[in-house]
Amino acid sequence: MRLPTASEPYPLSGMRLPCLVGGEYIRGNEAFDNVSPVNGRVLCSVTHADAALVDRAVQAARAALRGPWGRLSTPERCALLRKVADRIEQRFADFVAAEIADTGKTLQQASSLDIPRGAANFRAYADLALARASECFEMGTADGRGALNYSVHKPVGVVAVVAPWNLPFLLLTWKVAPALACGNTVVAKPSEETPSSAALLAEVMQEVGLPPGVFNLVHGFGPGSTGEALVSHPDVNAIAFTGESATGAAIMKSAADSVKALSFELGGKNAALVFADADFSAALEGTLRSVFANCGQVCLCSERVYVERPIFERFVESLAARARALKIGGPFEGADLGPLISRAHREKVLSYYRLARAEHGEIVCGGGVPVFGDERDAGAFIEPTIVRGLAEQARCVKEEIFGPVCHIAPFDAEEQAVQLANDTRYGLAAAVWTSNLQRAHRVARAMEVGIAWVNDWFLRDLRTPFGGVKLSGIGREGGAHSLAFFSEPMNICVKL
Ligand code: NAD
Ligand code: 6OD
Repeated sequence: MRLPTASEPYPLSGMRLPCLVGGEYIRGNEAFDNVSPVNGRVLCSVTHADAALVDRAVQAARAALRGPWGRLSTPERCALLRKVADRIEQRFADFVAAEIADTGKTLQQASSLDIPRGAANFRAYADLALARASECFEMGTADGRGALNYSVHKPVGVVAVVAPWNLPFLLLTWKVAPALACGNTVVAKPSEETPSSAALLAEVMQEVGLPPGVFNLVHGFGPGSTGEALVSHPDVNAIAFTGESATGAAIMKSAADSVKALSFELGGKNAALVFADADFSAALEGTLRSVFANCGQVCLCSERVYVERPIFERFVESLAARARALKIGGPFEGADLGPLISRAHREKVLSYYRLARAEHGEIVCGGGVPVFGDERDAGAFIEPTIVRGLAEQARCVKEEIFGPVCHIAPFDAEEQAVQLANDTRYGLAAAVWTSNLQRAHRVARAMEVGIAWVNDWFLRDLRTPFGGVKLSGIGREGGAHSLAFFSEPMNICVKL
C-alpha cells in the first residue's frame, strides 16, 4: 500500500472539518483549532458540535434504526462493513497522513499498526457477526408436547462511541465496527486532539453508501461540551468509552439517569515482571517496546518494571543504553519516538519527572526535553526516561503518567513479584518474561488484570477478551464479548 511522503500535504490541511449528521456534512460557525504536536502549527479547524447538534445526531441515529439499515440482513450489513475496510485500504495513504499529522506518531507505526488495525476491525467484526450462532433449548411441558426456546440478537439502539487520542483510529473503529455489525446506529466522538482520521472515516461511510444517520460524527471537547451532551442524552442507549478512569467515572454519572449500558476501557499502571531465567535480549527488547511504544501513550504500556535481583543491574544498564539510543523526531524522520500528543500533556508528564526527583528517585536516563534548534522545539517532544529508587507508595509508582517513562525496581522472589505487580488500583495488563513454563502460567494467572502477556507484549488476536479490572474498566470487548455488549438477546419460547 502506498505511504504518504513528507512533501505531500496532509489531506485535510487548512480545511474546516465538518461533523456528519444524518448523512449531511455540517460546517458550523463554532470551531476549534487542530494543532500539530510536531511543531505547534495549526493543521486545520474543526467544527464544534454544541448540544443542539449532538441532539440532531442522536435523533438521526434513532431514525436510521427504523429505516433501510434496520431492515438489512446480517450478511448485507457485513458486506457493507467489508466495503468500509476495502475503502480504508484504498485511501490508506490519506489515513496514515491524517493520523500522523494529528499525533506526530511515526510513519512506521501508523502504517503498520494504527491504520491496518482500523481496516482489520471492520473485517473481524463482519466475520464474527456472520458466524454468530443462536442458543436453542428444548424443554418439557406438562402436556408432554414440549416447547422450544431460541434466542435472537437485536441491536441495542443508538450507541455513543467516545474515543481517546492515543491510538485514535484503532480505538474508534474497535467500537464502531462491532456496534454496526450488530445493527446499531452510532454517534461517534473522537478526541478533540485527533479529529482527522475520524473525519476521513465519515467520508468512507458516505462513499460506501451507508444509509444516512447510521454513522454520525460529532467533534468537540468532553466536560460541559460535546462529549457530556452525548453521554447524557436520554435517547442514547449504550456508551462505549475508552479513556481515563476519572473520565469514566464522570461518564457513569452522566449516564446514570437514563440507565445506559456501559463498556469502559480505562487507564492502567501496568507491570512488567522480568525473571532471571528469561531470554535476556527478548525481555530487553520487549520491555523497551512496552515502555516506550507510541511515546509511552498506550494504555497497555509498562510503567512499572520489576526485575529479579541477579540480573537487575545489567538489565537497568542495558535498558537505559537502549533508551538513550532511541531516536526522537517527527513522523517522516525514521525516528523511534514521536512527540507526546500536546504541550499540555507534556507539562503533565514533566510534572511527574519533577515529582520523581522530589520523591527521591534517581533518574537513570532522560528526564527532560530534547532541543533540536528548529521548528520541532515548538512541538511536544520529551525524553524517554527511566527512574529507579522510588518507594513503592510514591505517587510516580501509583499514578498513571501516560508518557515514555517507567520506574524500575528489583525483586527477590516470585511471590514478592506477584504482590508488587498487583499492588495497584488499576488492573489492565501485565507482561511476564520467563523461560520457566510452569512459572509462566502460574504468574500470568495470578496477575489481577484483564490481559497478561508471557514473553511478548501487545500481541493481539481480535477474538479474545480485552478490558480491565479495578479502575481499568468495566466489561470486556473483543470477539464474542463485543457482540454481546452491542446486542440485546431476546428469548422466543414456542409451545409445541
Ligand atoms: P480522556 O478520558 O481525557 O478523553 C477520552 C475521550 O473522552 C475524549 O474524546 C474526551 O473528549 C472525552 N471526554 C472527556 N471528558 C468527558 C466527559 N465528561 N463526558 C464525555 N466525554 C468526555 O482520555 P485521553 O486523555 O484522550 O486518553 C488517555 C487515557 O485513555 C489514558 O488514561 C489511557 O490509559 C486511557 N486509555 C485506555 C485504553 C484501554 O483500552 N483501557 C485505551 C486507550 C487509552
Ligand atoms: O488492541 C486493541 O484492541 C485495543 N483496544 C488496544 C488498546 C490500547 C490502548 O491504548
